[in-house]
Amino acid sequence: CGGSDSGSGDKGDDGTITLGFSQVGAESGWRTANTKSIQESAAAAGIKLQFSDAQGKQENQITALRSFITQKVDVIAFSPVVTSGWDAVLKEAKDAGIPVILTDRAVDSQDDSLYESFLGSDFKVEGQKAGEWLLKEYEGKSEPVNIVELQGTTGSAPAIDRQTGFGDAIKANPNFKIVKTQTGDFKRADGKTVMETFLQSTPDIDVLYAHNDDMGLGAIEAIEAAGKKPGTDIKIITVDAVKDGMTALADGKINFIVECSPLLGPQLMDIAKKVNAGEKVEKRILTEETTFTQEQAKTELPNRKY
Ligand code: GYE
Repeated sequence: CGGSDSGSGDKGDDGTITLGFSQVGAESGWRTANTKSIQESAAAAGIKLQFSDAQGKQENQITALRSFITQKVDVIAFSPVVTSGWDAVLKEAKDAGIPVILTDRAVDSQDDSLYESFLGSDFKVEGQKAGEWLLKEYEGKSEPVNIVELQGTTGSAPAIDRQTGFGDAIKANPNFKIVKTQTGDFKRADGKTVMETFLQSTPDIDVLYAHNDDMGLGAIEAIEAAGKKPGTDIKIITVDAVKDGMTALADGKINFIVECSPLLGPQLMDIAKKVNAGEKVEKRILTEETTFTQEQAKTELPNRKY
């Protein structure tokens, strides 16, 4: 990967690295914490950050990436809102000799020379962990279990993989049935409205699996408004483990959370420095994550920073 020569001429006189970063938007607590982590880590690493918010639109991200290329930034990083449709703009960056780092979310490009590295979680494993917890919860029981699912943004890597991983895991119990599944776009307000329609059409919901805390928190409002007890009448599993989610878990309104860390900033700055220097980096860098039960949330909550 010979991007370093062409990039080096564009650095400021003092050798400061300019990093163009295109963020998805501000759809969730996770995203807000992720943005903060990236901004703070750039400042701490002495990297000049050109931050651009795509407000959930791929077209805005493509425009931002093209503008980074025109400006001849040293390194580009972005969190692709959806997986498909990136080959052309990634090729433009490659031709311009600007290394690209995928942050948080994957692209479906077959040619992995279009980016240097992909830093983020394994969303399929997250979905599996959610499903495995549920299997344990109903171990030895033979009644049917009606599950509703709130999916993340349609076509995004976390929505696709969290659905697949969960689906794979729950196959082990033939009593488990996903009776409704719909997107809530990773947003609290959408989680609430979609859950309202679920509750109206399906009277006997046993479990809600939400692809993130925010949608789960919105759904809790809908469940309470319908006169039911979240965490008891309907068991709730979510992903992320942001503070609001952990609070609801500790309060007994959520039953289990699979952690997904938004604190990618320090590692991203480290990778940016390396690719800028022409050093080889791992193609796939995974973040370390855990899971939380209600008891564990009570212990962890006071230390939760985001
Ligand atoms: O889980 C969700 C956010 O891509 C991992 O995006 C991220 C997801 C996160 O909106 O809350």
